[in-house]
Amino acid sequence: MTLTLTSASVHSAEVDALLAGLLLMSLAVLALVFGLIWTYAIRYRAGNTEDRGAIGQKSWRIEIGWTVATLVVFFALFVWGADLYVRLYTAPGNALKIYVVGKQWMWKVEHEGGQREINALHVPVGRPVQLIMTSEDVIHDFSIPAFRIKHDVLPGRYEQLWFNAQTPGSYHLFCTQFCGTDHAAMIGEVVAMQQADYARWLTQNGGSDTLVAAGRDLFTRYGCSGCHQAGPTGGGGTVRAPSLNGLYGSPVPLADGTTVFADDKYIRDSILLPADQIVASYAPVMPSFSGQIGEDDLIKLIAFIKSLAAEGPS
Ligand code: HEC
Ligand SMILES: [Cu+2]
Repeated sequence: MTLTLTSASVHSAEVDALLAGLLLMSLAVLALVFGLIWTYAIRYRAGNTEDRGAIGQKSWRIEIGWTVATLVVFFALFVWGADLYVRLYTAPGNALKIYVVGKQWMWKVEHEGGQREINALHVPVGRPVQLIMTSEDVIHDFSIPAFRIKHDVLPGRYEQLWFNAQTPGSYHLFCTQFCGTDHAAMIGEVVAMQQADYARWLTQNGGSDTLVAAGRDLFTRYGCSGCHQAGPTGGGGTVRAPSLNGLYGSPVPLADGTTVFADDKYIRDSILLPADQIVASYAPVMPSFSGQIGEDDLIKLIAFIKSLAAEGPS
């Protein structure tokens, strides 16, 4: 057993440096305070003949000097930490997206190409990877200690986490939020591979369908195409419903006069809770699919609807 933690991502060394900085500063302050306590406790102990006569003159210079010095050092650490936090939690736009669904008690992972894995996550090194995570039941927390990252995974929301793995290898993956009886079994393996190996892994584990293609099938299977137009030809039935072409990322005027941007969460809510946000000038006739469509299928449907953004509004 070693006391050091493997460091395998672009940011992990900096996280360690920040932690070391905080520890060293805290230790320095601790040593100073306790050093003075012990020195004076011993020097002026009962029975010691040390002169206790004159009370020393208070020096503002020392008082202000040491207050400002510690303030500046701790504030510098704070600024460094805040800056690192923002960088750690803002994914670059070109990141490879991978979808994660937490459930009692396992991690389900889906890649864009339809590859699926359980309690395992294969990623390329030297490339930003963005995880889009949600939970099927309770709150979980996705943590990869070797990359120095973790984030809560919440039901009903898409949380994000990103990293750039640096060293190929196999690392631990943990759920770090107590989530029930088998919480301790909710662990897995992160395999960071050279980009060529990752590309090979993708082809070898090729899913039958990409997420978008699987989403297109579901769109018909759940009867969405009976009402909505999606794609140049598909769908558009007798009920008047908004076309989903070009929806993703565009503003949607709602019946209550407000406007929302169609992001993943909006589309998810439109499917599960259609009555909450009615699109302006449409009747609230869409049935709720809450309880019928699982998180895996929602990810595919959203991937399909996202892909329609390229079609442009119709
Ligand atoms: C009975 C017809 C009907 C069915 C079936 C239906 N919808 Fe809808 N849908 C509507 C109508 C009408 C609206 C607009 C009113 C509203 O916001 O509820 C809408 C709104 C939406 C919106 C918001 C669109 C926008 O422009 O902001 C999305 C996304 C959506 N539906 C997706 C789906 C998906 C995915 C399915 C299948 C799982 C589905 N719908 C099934 C009728 C339907
Ligand atoms: Cu968990």
